[in-house]
Formats: sequence, structure tokens, C-alpha cells
Amino acid sequence: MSQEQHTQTLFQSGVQQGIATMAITIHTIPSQPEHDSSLEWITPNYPPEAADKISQEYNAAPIIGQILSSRGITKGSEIRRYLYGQLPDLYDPFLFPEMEKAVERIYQAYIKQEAILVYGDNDVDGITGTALLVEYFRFIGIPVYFNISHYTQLRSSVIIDALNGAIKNRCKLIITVDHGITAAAEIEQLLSAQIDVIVTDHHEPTESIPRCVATLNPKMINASYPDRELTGVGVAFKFIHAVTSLLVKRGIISRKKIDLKRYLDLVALGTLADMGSLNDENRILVKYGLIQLRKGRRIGLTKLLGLVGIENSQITSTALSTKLIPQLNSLGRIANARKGVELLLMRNSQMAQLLAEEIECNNRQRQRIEKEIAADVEQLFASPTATYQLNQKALIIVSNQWHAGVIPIIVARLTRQYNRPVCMIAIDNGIGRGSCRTIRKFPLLAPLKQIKDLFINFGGHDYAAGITIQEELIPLFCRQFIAIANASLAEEDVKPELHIDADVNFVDLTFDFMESLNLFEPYGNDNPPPILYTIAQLSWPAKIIHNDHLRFYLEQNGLLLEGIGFSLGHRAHQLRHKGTTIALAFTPQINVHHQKHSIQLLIRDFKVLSTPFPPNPISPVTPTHDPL
Ligand SMILES: [Mn+2]
Repeated sequence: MSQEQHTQTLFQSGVQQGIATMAITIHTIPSQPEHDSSLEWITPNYPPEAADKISQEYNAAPIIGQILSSRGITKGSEIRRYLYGQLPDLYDPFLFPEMEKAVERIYQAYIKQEAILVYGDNDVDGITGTALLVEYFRFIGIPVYFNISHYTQLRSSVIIDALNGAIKNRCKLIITVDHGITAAAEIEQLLSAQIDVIVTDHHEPTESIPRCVATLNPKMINASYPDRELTGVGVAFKFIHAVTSLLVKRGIISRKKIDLKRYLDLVALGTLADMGSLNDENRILVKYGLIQLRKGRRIGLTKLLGLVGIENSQITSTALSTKLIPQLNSLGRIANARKGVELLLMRNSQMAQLLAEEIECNNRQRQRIEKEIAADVEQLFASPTATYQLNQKALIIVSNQWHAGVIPIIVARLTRQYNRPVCMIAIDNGIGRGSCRTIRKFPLLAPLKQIKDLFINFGGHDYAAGITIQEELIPLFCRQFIAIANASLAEEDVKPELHIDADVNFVDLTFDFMESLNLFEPYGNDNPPPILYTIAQLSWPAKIIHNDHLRFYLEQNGLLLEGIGFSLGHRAHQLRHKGTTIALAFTPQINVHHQKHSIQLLIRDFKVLSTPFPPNPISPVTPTHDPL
């Protein structure tokens, strides 16, 4: 039997066994050391003089120069833009090659009072981008309708749906938000119905570009736009920026009447939700969007924030990403994302409260479904029969019992956990919908293109992509995709890493220091909270709290600090002895308890350097050999 046949047999028997018992099969499972840290710590290697020079030049604490250096932000213009970037630093929206044509078409719609249909994708990026365009067109006085695609729809039917929506509402122009770039064939049908289309998107273009009035996408080949990383809502914002300039220039509206800042709350939400890289423009947009969000002017969001327990003054990118965004996201996953747009546009407080409660309830259901799938996956990873492909560089799991809308959340987590490309495929009615995430060293689109004949459709980004595939072709996909990953990734590429920014002592961790760390906000993709390093002793054994978290009691040169380590409970046995010396990788935080502020360490990882000897004499002696 050839190697190829052998793999396929394994896969097929895996599928059959899997479906009979748990309806899941697994193709690779990396080994994880159970007891010690499984992360490789990458310490910074910048020259200390360079970091000091930055701090002196910017009159900032030494730590600022160190973290900037560790992240490779060392040129004067980059540092200024990173630390103090403002709205006027945004690029000219007319740098999009087809912006001129797009705004001219809106001008026509305004003059002729033609209705526009805004058609958005069903994730938070699409929802916020749709709400932004609808609110803007209403404000300047163009009739506007909106539709949001449904998660169960195939792409071909999405555009037909848009067409029907446009005909029903007599719209002459459709504007897509956060999708459309890969739908050239379907968009042809709109043209033959004499409906104009403007595509606004940020997904990677495929070979055929839609033939339409204008395509606004920072990822177009030969695009002259300087920032590829804008998300769907970001592109929509650039669009209304350009429309505003034109309408002001032509004397239709006065500059004073329009304040584009009021749309930035939506831009911040969509950009964070879509994991936009928080450098360059996204960083500026999110920074100012957070200021807007804290004003609490959008009643629907205020109600939803209230339900998830975030006060306006406590709004941070992290709070939004962990608490608010999953709520809005759950609509597109398992319900109707249209409600998300309604919530964002709502003016009536009572109705906003009701809708926010409905969304919260929907999110709870999403959490239940997610928990079930996560338990399935966990059980599968624990199963001894699943270990036959331990050394593969990609992980693919398939089931006919998963909810396609929920798997992207789990895929993202598995990718972080195993630090390798992961794909989860949910089969329904003979069609598999796969969600793929990956690591920096293995961008997805090139390998997916290589095997594109296997798919009904595929698309997305280099680090998060989706596939649609006939069920019978899944084994072939697994074999080919894993082979490509194995050929291009080395063992060290898939070893989980932890990047440390700087090394500090407890004495440095003051409230002033915490204030200077704020300069690095907002945190998110490509701009994580700084991770610091130190060595300390346990002033008391660590305590397990809430099942799997650890509370640390630490001492360094007579200074005491507490730390919290999420999901580190399984390593409590390493921290049983007072006086144990450990290396810590952590992010300092301000903890507020009964209105008292204190600094605590969010422990990302630790390594035991030495334990005090002899160990606790009361502990029972473990026999060193079998007494029989
Ligand atoms: Mn998007």
C-alpha cells in the first residue's frame, strides 16, 4: 500500500468510526507537555541604548522605549504616529483608485433621489459597516434600505437575495459592505437587471474582479491605497469621508453640519471584531472610536453594554472584544444579524432595551452550543485512538453535528492553543463548511488557491479563511492541505511562543508606570498588551480559584504583589512551597476592589527556577521504588 493510500484509509476509517460514535474525526493532535510551561519564551534582543534614546527623545519612562524597541517601532515618524497619531493623520480616501467614480455615483443618487440598498455581511464588521452607511445616507437625505446576508446562505444566493431586495424596494444602486469582492459572476446578474453596484470590501480579491461602478478594496492588486489592513467598516468609513468631501465641495452640505467622528464608534467595534491589525490607520480609528463609545450616544449599544456589565467609563478595546462583541457576533452566527443593525440605529430607549435583552439571550444560546462543540473536541483530543498523526503540522477536524456558525470561534481558540493551522468543517446535507485559522508563518490563501479545484467556494484573509466543499472531497482536502502544511512548516514554527517585551522589577511597578503603559492602548490584533518579565519568590503557596485559575502571592526584595493566572490551575502542584523561585511573564493591571486600587499581575506563564530544600517535612514521603 502506498503512503498516499494508507493515509486515506486512516482518514476514512476515522470518519466512519467517528460518526458512529461521536460524529467527529481528528487528523492530527500535537502533544502538549502536561506539567511545565509549553510556551517558548522569546526575550527581546534590542540594544538597551537604542531603547533609552527613544525614551529620552520622547521624554517618556524607560519602559516605553523598551516596549517600542521590542516591537520594532524605532523610527521617529513611526513612533510619533504610533504614540500620538490623530485623525488628520488618516490617509486621503481618494487614494482608493475608484473612489472618484464611487462618490460621483452617490452624488447622482442624491440629485435624482434614487434609493440605495446597502447589503452587508453578517458578522460584526458587516453589521457595523451597514449601520454606518445607512445612518449616513439617512442623515444626508438619500432613501436607503439595508439587507444582511444569512449565515445559512451560499454565496450565490446572497447576491440573488440582494437583487430581490433591490427590486422590491426599487433601488437603483446596491452597495456591498464587507463582502462582494469574490462574487464577480453573481454581480453580472445585477448588471443585467440594470442595477448599479459599488463593492466595498477588504477580503482578498480572486482572479475575476466584479464588473461594477466601483470597487473599493485596499487589497486590490496594484492598489494605490497605503493601508491594506482596513476592515470592512473601515472601508465604508473612508467612503463616507470621500462622499462628504464631494458634497461639501459642490455646496450641497456645509462642512459644519457633518461630524464624521460620530461614526467612529461603529468603526472601532467592527475593526476590533474583525481582528483588524491595530497599527497604522486602524489604531487611530479605534482610538478615537473608543472616545466616541465612551460618550454613550448610541442608545442600543448603551443598553447592551449595561447588560454585559460595562460602564461607559470602563470601555476599553479588551472589554469590547471579550464582552460586547461576542454578543453582537452571536446574531450572525445563529440568528438574524439584521437585528444587530437595528440595535445600532435605534433611537427609542424602550425598544433598544428589549432588543438588547433578546440579543443577550441569543448569545447565551450561542455559548451553550459553543460549549457543547468544545466538549466534543476536547473529548476527541483526549481519546487515545486520535493520536495516530501526532506529528502533523495542521489540524483538521470534521463533524456532521456541529453548528457552522459557531465553529469559527472554536477554531480561533484551537489555533492559539496548538500554534498551527486549524480547520474545522461542519457537514450539513452533503456540504461541508470549513472555518480555517492559522499562524503568522503559514498564510492560508496561497495553499488554498493551490487546491482550489476541491472547493465549491473559498475566500477570506490570509489568517482567517472559509471553505465550502462537497462532503466526498473532504478526505482529499485533508490529505492535500496537511501535506502542504507539513512541507512548509518546521517543528519550531509550530511550537507555541510567548513574546516578552521588557524586563522589570516590582519596585518599577507604580501607578505612574501604569499610566505610561496606557500609551500602548488600544490593544488588539498585532498590538497585544505588553508582556513583562521578572523573577520572584512565592510568599505563600498559590491557590486554585474558580476551578482552574491560580492566585499567586509573590515577593521580590521585600515588596509583595498578587497575581492571577487564568487557566493555570492544573499547574498548582508546582507552586506548593513558600519560597519557590519562579520566572514570571505577566502584564500588570490595576485591580479595583471596594473602590481601592491596587496593582496586580496578570500571569501569562511561569517557570519554576528552584524550590526551597528540604520540602515541607510533613508531606508524605513518596516511595522511590516499588515496595513489592
Ligand atoms: Mn470583515
